[in-house]
Amino acid sequence: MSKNTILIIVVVVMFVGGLIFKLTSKDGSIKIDRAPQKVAITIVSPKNQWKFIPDKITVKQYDEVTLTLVNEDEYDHGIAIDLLGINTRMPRTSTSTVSFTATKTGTFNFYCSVACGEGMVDGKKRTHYDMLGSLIIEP
Ligand SMILES: [Cu+2]
Repeated sequence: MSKNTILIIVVVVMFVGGLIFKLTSKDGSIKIDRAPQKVAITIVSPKNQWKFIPDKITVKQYDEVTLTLVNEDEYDHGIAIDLLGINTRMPRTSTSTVSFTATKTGTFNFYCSVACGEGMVDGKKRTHYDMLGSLIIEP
């Protein structure tokens, strides 16, 4: 084999090895590197509706998430995502934010964490306990 052939083989082996190393996470699973993204999501609690809009949000693991929380009601709400250690108050007629890094993967339920009452919405009773949603963190 000529020196050039050996050199080419060495370069190819190093390149492929580096690629495999880059695509392999610590737990041994193969995944594509993705730089963490800054993700901004607005969640609204519309006036006298006892719900969050949207009630389903999806981000990617390691995203730096900022939730902008808009409470249109004349009374406080809160938002809690227990498994992520998040629980923040949404004061009446105000906009607030909460930020976190989505380190875990899975589906995390969120709910209103301030007893906020109940009322009739389009002929149906809605209450504090209907203020639910889910955050999906995809790998
Ligand atoms: Cu509530």
